[in-house]
Amino acid sequence: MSIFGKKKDKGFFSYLKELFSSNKEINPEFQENLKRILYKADLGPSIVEGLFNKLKNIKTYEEASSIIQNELSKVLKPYESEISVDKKPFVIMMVGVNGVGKTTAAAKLAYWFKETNNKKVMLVAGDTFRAAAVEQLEHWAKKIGCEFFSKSQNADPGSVGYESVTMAIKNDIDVLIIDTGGRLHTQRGLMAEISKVYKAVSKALNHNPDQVLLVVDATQGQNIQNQVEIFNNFIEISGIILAKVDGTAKGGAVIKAIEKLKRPLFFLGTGEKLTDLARFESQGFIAKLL
Ligand SMILES: Nc1nc2c(ncn2[C@@H]2O[C@H](COP(=O)(O)OP(=O)(O)O)[C@@H](O)[C@H]2O)c(=O)[nH]1
Ligand SMILES: [Mg+2]
Repeated sequence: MSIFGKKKDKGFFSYLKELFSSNKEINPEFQENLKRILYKADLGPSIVEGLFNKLKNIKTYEEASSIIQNELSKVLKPYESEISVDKKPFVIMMVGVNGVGKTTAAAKLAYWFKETNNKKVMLVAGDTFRAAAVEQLEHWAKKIGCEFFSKSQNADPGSVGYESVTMAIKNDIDVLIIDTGGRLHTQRGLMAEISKVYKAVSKALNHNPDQVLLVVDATQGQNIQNQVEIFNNFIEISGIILAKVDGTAKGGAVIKAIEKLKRPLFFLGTGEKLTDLARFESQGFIAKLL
């Protein structure tokens, strides 16, 4: 199976719920199953042992879920963070696999910085492979009322990145948000292209992009972990945006990915509109999982 494949997994929280609702007494079998489920979640041995010790004598799912809620929100609290715009232009690169919600997240961020931070924003169409991808971003830019930069279809994404920085400097842009392509003809091809954009942008800026945000899709379950690892091997990811938490998938799989990456989970995508972007907040996020 491809490392980016879409294997479905009903996830740790549903298993836990089942365990507690089917078990009426605490016995070694229950405890063994509990441990197995916790380990399967791959939260790392210290979290798993901590949770196990707190849960092994608990009878109801209600009690268990309040313990899990407290423990996991403590674990995730350090990954709540704000993107502070401390340079001009402040450059954000959006990366991720096709279809996860990069372009939509780029537009939502542009809207966010413009509306809540009063910043002058430019969106950059770095996915030059499909004309539709450029049009999609241009449509958002018009709707937001922000600046937009693109070149012709099939233009080299590296040169789009480079020139967009030059343009941003010339036009006094505060925040430059560069969308990229995510098509997967081969993993190597994708990563090479992203590295090229990264290098071109760094060259134009004289320093690395200020944020490289990996967008992952809550509906993709355990594949989130793979994507985080693979992208981070090629390009240093500075934070995560978890899209599509508005559907049935709540994105619990992001927990272990974040724990490994040790970078902030900045935002959650909660729908298809510009306003459907929420700051990640650990307590509320965990509560929804349970
Ligand atoms: N329900 C929901 N749909 C989303 C969200 N973000 C993106 N989408 C949808 O997912 C699809 C792919 O999004 P797009 O931004 O084009 O993905 P990209 O290929 O990574 O750029 C589109 O139909 C979006 O409207 C979200 O937070 N919630
Ligand atoms: Mg796109």
